[in-house]
Amino acid sequence: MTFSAADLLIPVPSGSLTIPHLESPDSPRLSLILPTYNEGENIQKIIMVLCQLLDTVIYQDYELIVVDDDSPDYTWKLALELLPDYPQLRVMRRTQEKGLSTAVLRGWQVGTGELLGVIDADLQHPPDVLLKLLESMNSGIDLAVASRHVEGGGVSEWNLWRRFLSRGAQMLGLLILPEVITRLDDPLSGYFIVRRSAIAEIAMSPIGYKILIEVTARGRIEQIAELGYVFEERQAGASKVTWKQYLEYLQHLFKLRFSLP
Ligand SMILES: Nc1nc2c(ncn2[C@@H]2O[C@H](COP(=O)(O)OP(=O)(O)OP(=O)(O)O)[C@@H](O)[C@H]2O)c(=O)[nH]1
Ligand SMILES: [Mg+2]
Repeated sequence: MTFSAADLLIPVPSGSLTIPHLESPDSPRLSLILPTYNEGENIQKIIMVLCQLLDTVIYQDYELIVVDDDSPDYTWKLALELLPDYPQLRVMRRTQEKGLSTAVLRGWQVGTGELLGVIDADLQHPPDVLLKLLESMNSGIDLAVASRHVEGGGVSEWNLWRRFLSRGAQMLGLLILPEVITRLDDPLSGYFIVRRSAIAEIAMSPIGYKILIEVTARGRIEQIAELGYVFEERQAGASKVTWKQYLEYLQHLFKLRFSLP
């Protein structure tokens, strides 16, 4: 029997961006989302590295969910080709909806893990930090964030302009949404694990890239831990960050400002 790509892809949820409660006591420990757009050059390596790493601590007790926005380089198809070698892998291809934050939420919606995580697929987030994030979740906290701005953290080769933009974005956040932004040293991180119970049944509505801000603002997040990591340079593929992401960030901050109690 042969399978078509459509049989192998996981269906894309529609409607509200709400994460359901845990359904089964046999759920895996972790559902980790890899949002992708033109990451064909990285996808095989990141899946291999993550599976090797996670198998050492939670052997097959996790799922990796690639959520691809119909990349012109067919990242989703390349990911599907890896399925026979990686039983923990699941692949979603979105054609109707776009954007990093909603990709993460759609992935979490189909994920069945008790813990929900996200990591970039371009190997800029050092995979081994995931083990520290997982370990700190064992202490019962709600959110574990890989942070560039705590001990052990940093950025590798960012020029002054990029550092300025990143810090400027954080300052802007402090002005517009202080009660959320002050809770984290690195509120712009895109590498973290959150407990499902802290965000289940809450309607999320992010704009753009910064899913951590949405989770911290709307979730039932009490205890947070931040673990240092160094944001690596891209080795392959191209960045998707443009001015559009800065504008969307601003829109997102204002949207939260006017919708939070
Ligand atoms: N599904 C989906 N994934 C995206 C989208 N935009 C970016 N991504 C993925 O999100 C991750 C982060 O995007 P990058 O463009 O690398 O952003 P960045 O790491 O903050 O910035 P750089 O340092 O410039 O690479 C990567 O895995 C991208 O492939 C999108 O619109 N949809
Ligand atoms: Mg990147």
